[in-house]
Amino acid sequence: MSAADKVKPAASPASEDPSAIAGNISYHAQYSPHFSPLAFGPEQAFYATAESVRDHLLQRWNDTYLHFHKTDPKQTYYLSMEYLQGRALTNAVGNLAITGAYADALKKFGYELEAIAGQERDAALGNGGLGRLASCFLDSMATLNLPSWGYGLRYRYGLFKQRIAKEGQEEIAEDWLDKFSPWEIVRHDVVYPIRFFGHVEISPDGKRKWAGGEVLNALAYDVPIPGYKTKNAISLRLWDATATAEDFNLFQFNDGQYESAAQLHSRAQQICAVLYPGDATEEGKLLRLKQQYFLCSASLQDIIFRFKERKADRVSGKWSEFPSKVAVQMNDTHPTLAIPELMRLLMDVEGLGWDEAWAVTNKTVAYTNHTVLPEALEKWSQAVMRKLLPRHMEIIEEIDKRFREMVISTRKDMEGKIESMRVLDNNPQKPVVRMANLCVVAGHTVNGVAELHSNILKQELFADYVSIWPNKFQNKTNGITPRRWLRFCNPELSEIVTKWLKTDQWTSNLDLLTGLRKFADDEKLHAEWAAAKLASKKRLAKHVLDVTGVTIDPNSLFDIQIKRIHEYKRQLLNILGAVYRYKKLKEMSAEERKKVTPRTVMVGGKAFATYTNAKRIVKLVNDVGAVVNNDADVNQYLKVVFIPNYNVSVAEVLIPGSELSQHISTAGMEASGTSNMKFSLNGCVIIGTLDGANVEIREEVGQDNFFLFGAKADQIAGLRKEREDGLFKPDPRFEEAKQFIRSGAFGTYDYTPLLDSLEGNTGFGRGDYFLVGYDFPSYIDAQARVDEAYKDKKKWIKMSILNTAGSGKFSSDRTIDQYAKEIWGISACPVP
Ligand code: NBG
Repeated sequence: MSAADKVKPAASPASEDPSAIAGNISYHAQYSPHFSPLAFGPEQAFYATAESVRDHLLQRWNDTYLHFHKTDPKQTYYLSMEYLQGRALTNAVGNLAITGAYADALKKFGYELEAIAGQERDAALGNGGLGRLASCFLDSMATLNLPSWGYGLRYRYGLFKQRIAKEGQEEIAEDWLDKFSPWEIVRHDVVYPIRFFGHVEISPDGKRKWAGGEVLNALAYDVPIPGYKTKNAISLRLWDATATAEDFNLFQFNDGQYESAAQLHSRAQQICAVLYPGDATEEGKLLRLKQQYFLCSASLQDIIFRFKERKADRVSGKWSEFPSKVAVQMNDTHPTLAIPELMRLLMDVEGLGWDEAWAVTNKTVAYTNHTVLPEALEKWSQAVMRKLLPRHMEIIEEIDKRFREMVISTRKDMEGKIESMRVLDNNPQKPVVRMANLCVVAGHTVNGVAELHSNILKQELFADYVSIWPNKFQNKTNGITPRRWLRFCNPELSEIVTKWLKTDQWTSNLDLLTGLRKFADDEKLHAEWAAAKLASKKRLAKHVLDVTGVTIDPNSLFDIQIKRIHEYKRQLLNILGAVYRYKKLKEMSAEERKKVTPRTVMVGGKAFATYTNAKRIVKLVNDVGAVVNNDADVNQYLKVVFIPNYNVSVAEVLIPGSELSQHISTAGMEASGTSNMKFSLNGCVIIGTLDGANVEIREEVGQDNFFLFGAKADQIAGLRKEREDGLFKPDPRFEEAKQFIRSGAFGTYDYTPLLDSLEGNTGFGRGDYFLVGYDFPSYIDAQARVDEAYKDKKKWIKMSILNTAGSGKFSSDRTIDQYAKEIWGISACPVP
């Protein structure tokens, strides 16, 4: 008899009574036959619990769908190639306010909720900040009762799993669907055809139509997203690609040609196989473009279906009404094809003329830019586009032509700028479609993701368009959901905040945190705050021991940098600083060392598989750690740890236990950053440059509670020029740190190419393009100020409290409220 048999099964869902819930868990264990009835281990308990919670979610999801259907509000559709959802169980029971009931129910089977929640795999359908932002936004949309949905792709393998081997990072496919996801609901009734390749047919009356090629199906999977303490649950609708039985060539199969018989089936599988397939080859580029089109076409067909579904007479037209019912937000340029696809559907399928279709499209779509890095601004070969999407290429050419004509006829003064503003770059060597330009030309609004970034967009990247459309450009500073990123991941600190504010309303009104300011010197609060931090640090230390075998001291300063590994984020500056610190410690006497602030430097993040320098940085952090951590002279004062396989769940353990975190990108290059907000919210002090959202965080928490260093964004161009002109004089400390690595102090791996990237004027290393050398001295000085500040425990805790107290602005509820009012024009639609 299994443990589940101890409790009588009960099918009735959605109860809040622990005994009834236990019955429902038992029911799922027995009647959702994924496992043998003999066992009810933690894994089975997780799936049964998740399915029981899903019953609650489904009820809300259905109620919300029906309510939106009846009310027919304007609705937002968020199109994103990435969602970094992480685990869902803790968040779901937390948002539904049934955590206690589920914890009690699981006790009846001898399980702790926390341990069961730890069984879940991360849904890592994203890469970094952009994907996690999309997930935070969904949580806020649901919480604010906004009529809004997310659309994405159901990748079979999400972001790779990172393993650290002798040679550095290894990538392994992450099989998040290995068993199955208990949260998704397959919608066999929601299927749309998606065409690729083919040609354009022109009928006798001049109408154009896309035909031929190959047609696959998009099948919907819904992941219900519950709001916090509301009846609303919205949808993250993920598309999977399928082929039909008709596409299976039975004749060929029986003839022994197994592979060609199932060709289309295998091509369908490729589409949603992985997030960001390598795009070094032509095949890879084609596959990525297919993915983007697949998302856009399926989502728009679905949006139009729903527009018609909500009012029967819409079938016969009234398309001018569409923008008053639908807002489409493009998360970066990946869903840009939504523009020509909406034009195509309106003209070729619904029969609208160009002008009418253009007016509808323009009023419907808006674009968020997430980077100014030139290599990330997408450009697609016109030839590839024409081959895969011939009708869309025609539409893009027409948009380009009309834009040029508009500028020439209305803005003679801008004529010299037209070539760089056009959608098409017709450079004969490499004709491309510039996706960002298409978004700016076609969308009604363009926004950046932090004040500084939005200003750079307006003053530099998109300056010429601003002179044509001064009102098109906005800022929407990013935010994070306080539910996942404080309330649920840091229960100790949450309880203290609730106790001192005498309310838990801060969870959905984060500005209330300013109420902590008046207790910033209160010794009782200090004691409680320090105890909570220590508990989180111990949990973190246990994680580090489990995954790396390295023991770290919870009384040392926990210093963390976790994010994608990229040269502009300057993990190299961090590790060079640690190398310098190590060298100085080695040179000190034992007596001198005793005065040093002990520190544990932790770095985590994934390097894109083909990004060689990023992988070298990962290797360097590991090599430095191996030497420092085993050096008995200094390892009480310094440890350097690389945390493998950084993901959302790891962040949930690391961030609560952090005391100092590093956000040290070259100024002007990090559009916003969002982990900086999570750290600060959890009472962690930031060392950082004036970049992205750091600028606004420093304003909110106060400059005394932020360790600032480095060049400012408006100096960068000049400093690079200086470098090119050979005028840069490196600080001796910088030379010393590099030389120490070159000397082989951290093993025999050849770090020359990595270190050379910091040298010279141009050429291999781009002459230290990211200005690590320029910022190094002020970074080391700022770190010295950190060491001093940490010695004064009272001062440090006060800084920590004031960071939390100043984090209200960075709730994604605030961000989404601004999008809703200032870009989408939608309002709350709560289920009664
Ligand atoms: C990233 C930026 C971050 C920003 C997130 C979310 C891309 C293309 N951009 O600074 O690098 O916080 O977007 O806006 O991933």
